[in-house]
Amino acid sequence: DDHPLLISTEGAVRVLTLNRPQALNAFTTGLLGQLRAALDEAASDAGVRAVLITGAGRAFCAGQDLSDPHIKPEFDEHSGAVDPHRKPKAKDIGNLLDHYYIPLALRLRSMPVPTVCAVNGVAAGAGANFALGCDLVLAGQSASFIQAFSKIGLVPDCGGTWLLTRLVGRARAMQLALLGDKLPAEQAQAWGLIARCVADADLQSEAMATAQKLSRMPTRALVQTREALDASMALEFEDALKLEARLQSQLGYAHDYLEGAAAFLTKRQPAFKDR
Ligand code: T3D
Repeated sequence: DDHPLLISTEGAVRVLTLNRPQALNAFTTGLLGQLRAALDEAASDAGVRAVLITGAGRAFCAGQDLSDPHIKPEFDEHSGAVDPHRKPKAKDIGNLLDHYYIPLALRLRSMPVPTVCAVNGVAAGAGANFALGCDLVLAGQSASFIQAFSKIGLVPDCGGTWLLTRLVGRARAMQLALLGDKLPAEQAQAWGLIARCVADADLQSEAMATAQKLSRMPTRALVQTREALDASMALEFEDALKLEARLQSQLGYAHDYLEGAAAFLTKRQPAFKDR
């Protein structure tokens, strides 16, 4: 577990690869801390214009590492029976959310550049919801999504309750969250849970091409588009119109709009730079 997160850069795309394949890239506090630090670093690096997140090995991420000493309940290793007198761990789970998952989910959602997730295999629990928190989610045909929480007596976290209801509606959110069954990538695309399901062999190249394409686009406008789409869920129509107008009036004075419009009118390639 020396390098639970691999970090590389291709052009203006920062690639973060979850790298604990022996445990299906389950989140330890070490991995969660490195992921947050890497997102912070990408956010403050002006040369980074998109982030691509994926997993090493056959899985994307199995969610919280349930053997992590911070949260592992006490039980008889031989029989598997829990000790009725064990010290409750609920407080520790709350601490884990407060100190790791909530800051991580907020960091991801407020990145100043677009985020792409390449789901290369099973994404379970917090792993599924971390993926779904990215701006564009691509999954390989053999990948799947599991809201594993209910099976171990928890509620969806890492933004799952918010994301699922918005992405697929209450009926399907309830089906996924209550039963905790595996949703194959193809069905996830058909339901609108993710943007695209692609052949396994094409996943990394398609995701990289998508991230590269985004990295050449007007970054600030893309990020404000994310903010406006998310805000719209809680707005009246007229307030959404006003928010659009406020953002548009700021963007209209920025470099990228002038560049984009001039490039269009003179039939040349634009060079965007606002972040
Ligand atoms: O503190 C809190 O809990 C609060 C935070 C909660 C956030 C959460 O994410 S809660 C949900 C936690 N995740 C799960 O409950 C999923 C558990 N894993 C699975 O259900 C299955 O592993 C999968 C469906 C993801 C994949 O199944 P399969 O059959 O392809 O693989 P496998 O054989 O189950 O797993 C392979 C290895 O990875 C295995 O180790 P071994 O036997 O080869 O040494 C397995 O124990 C390990 N592994 C998989 N998931 C986890 C894990 N080890 C630790 N934690 C895991 N979550």
